[in-house]
Amino acid sequence: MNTPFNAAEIQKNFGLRGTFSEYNQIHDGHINYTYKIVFEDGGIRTPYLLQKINTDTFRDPDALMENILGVTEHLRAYILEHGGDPDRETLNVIKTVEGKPYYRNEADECYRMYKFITEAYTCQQIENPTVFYNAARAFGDFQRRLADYPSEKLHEILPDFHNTAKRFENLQKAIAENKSGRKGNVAAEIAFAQAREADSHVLVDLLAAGRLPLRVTHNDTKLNNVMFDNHTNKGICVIDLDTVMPGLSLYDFGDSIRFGANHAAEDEKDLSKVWLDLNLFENYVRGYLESTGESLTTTEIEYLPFSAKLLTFECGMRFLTDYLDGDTYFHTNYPDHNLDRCRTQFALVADMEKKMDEMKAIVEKYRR
Ligand code: ADP
Ligand code: GN1
Ligand code: MG
Repeated sequence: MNTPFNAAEIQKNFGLRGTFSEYNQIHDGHINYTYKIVFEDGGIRTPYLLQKINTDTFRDPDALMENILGVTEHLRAYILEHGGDPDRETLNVIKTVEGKPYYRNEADECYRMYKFITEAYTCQQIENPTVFYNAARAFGDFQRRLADYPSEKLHEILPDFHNTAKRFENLQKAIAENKSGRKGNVAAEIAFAQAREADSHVLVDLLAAGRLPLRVTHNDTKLNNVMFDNHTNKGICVIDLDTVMPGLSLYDFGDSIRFGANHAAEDEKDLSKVWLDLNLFENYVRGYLESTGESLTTTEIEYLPFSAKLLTFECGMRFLTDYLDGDTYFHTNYPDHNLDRCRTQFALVADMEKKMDEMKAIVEKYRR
């Protein structure tokens, strides 16, 4: 079988029993290369989650995996103490036969393996608002469970990841350099971003002034980074732990709304389909405040609606920057992919600006 990885090498290095049976690539993420691989042994088929780590993004896989091992071991202990199922409710790293958390081959490709979470699904868009409420509970619980994790043990894998002011600066640099020669196509998007420079400073300034607490956060809380149980639809496991770092709760809240609280794909071309669904927003607020409400400060709660807009703006700027740089960061499937993504994000920002008062009223309704 033709595979994008060397199945025999993977089997040997991770000490998997049986015969390699099949694989399929999972295309949900924009960063890593992810495969479900199945081995068959005595009639029993066991799926595994194999990932080729994107080492252009994650340049220090040792530090990356140290973070993930630390966090998943912490979560595992919590789950066991509370009578949960640690094989489904957290990621589980499968180590190599040498006891390492990933395998580097001769071509310098780095592979890691997780237990495959079965009887569960991810989704790209919300059909049933309760599922979004369940996502909020899962991300809120994740934050609560890590509240006592010693943040000094975490490596800052991607420094300034959500520093929106720096993201704005990076965009200015990309505009000035115009590496791809595409600047002429994006005058409207550049103007949209320039008009919102002040927004990019708001949370970093509050953090610098000591008005927002640093917490251990996930930093990539899009809907397809939580797995839902096939039968109960509960958010059973938060996945994609590459970006767990000290951060603001507002990053996690805002990014979830960005991706999940509308009915269009991130790369939808028809912008009339891109709008903030206040009902979905309300479901997420309710779930998130039920999970974390007691621990959030007044200032954190006050800035929840703004954070949704800010994280959407930030993501739009990142897509635009990558478009101008020549598509070097996010996986893309066609030449204008990053531009289409940027446009949906900015359309959503514009809609959130119109609905800001309603968003604030919803947060008021659920604050404790
Ligand atoms: P990326 O960083 O590229 O987004 P993810 O870690 O989010 O990669 O994985 C991509 C997709 O693979 C997820 O959205 C999910 O559908 C699936 N996936 C990831 N980990 C597991 C797992 N342990 N069990 C089952 N499916 C998984
Ligand atoms: C990337 O890895 P994935 O697809 O879950 C990106 C996020 C962006 C997101 C936009 C490490 O997330 O920051 O918000 O794409 N992850 C990284 O869809 O840059
Ligand atoms: Mg992901």
